[in-house]
Amino acid sequence: MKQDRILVTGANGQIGTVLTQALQARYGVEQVVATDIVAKEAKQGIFETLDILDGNRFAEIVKEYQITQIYHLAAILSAKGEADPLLTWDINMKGLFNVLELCKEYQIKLFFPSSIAVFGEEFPKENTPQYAPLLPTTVYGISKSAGENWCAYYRDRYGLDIRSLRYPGIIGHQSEAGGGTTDYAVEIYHAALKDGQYTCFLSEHTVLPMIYMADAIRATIELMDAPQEKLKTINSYNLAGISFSPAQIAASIQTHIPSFQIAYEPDFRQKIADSWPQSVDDQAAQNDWGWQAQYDLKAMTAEMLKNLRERYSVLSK
Ligand code: NAD
Ligand code: AKB
Repeated sequence: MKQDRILVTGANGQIGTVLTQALQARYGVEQVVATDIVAKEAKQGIFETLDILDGNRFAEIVKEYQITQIYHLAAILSAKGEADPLLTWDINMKGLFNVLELCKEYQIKLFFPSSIAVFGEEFPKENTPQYAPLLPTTVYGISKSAGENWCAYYRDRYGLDIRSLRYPGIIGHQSEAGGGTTDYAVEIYHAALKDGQYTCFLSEHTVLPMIYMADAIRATIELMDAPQEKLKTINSYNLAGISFSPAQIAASIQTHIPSFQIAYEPDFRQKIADSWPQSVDDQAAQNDWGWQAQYDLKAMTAEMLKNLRERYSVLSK
């Protein structure tokens, strides 16, 4: 059997940093090609600088390494995307078309990360169904919704194996969050340890769907491993982890750091958060490929604080 060669775009980002290591552990360090527009020395393994808008360079790398799977993470996220909608559209869509065309030419298996940002208007906010209306309010959400449809088109028209998850906000200790509306839930843990207080850009009771990084990485790998004939969902799987508000995550941190203080100064990101689900129904993922989240808020807070404490104590030595 041909051995898989994996390419990750946006590998220096919040998810890419962790997913690349997980893929290296699974497939072998030399089987994974990490790429990003920002050059960074790989901790281990292969790194190539790649702007996903540069189709020629992209094709060269795919040919050179004989890539069989792409995890296409490079994108501009919801909050950052609103600063320059046309540039965001270009990167998120033209980048995806470059990926899809390469997948078509070389029969590459693809993972495309979608988002809860595909929802926006006229849908049930609690337990949002798999097939709720997709009327996104941000350029990021529009690009993810269109991306889901284009992935389904290439899958049906050209017989490609393309798989996709609608990630909730992802929270991990290994990397920084990159310009999203859910970033507060990562920043708050760092602030709790460094400053003892945090000013949140969302209001106290804004509930959003979130997921711990370990669960998100496991979901990605489990979906990519699942037998193709079991995957019945036509666009991208809703994925549930934990739903909570800033007040609830603050209370969870206070069980470890009783003096921790939170203040609220909602900004433009509040409107984005208000247009998203509070929780999602991921029954389709559970049924089709056996998905089950493992981390609740309590377990996530304990792991986040433990790991960040270790990181900060190493840095201060
Ligand atoms: P991130 O912003 O942390 O990382 C994105 C990476 O893409 C960065 O390293 C950046 O340098 C790179 N990039 C930007 N423009 C590029 C270009 N033109 N060419 C090549 N690389 C470029 O994002 P993330 O949080 O790691 O998210 C990864 C993917 O998962 C994205 O598609 C995002 O939409 C999706 N997603 C993330 C979350 C989350 O909470 N992190 C939730 C839902 C979906
Ligand atoms: C963002 O907030 O933009 C991302 C996402 C949920 O897609 N974290």
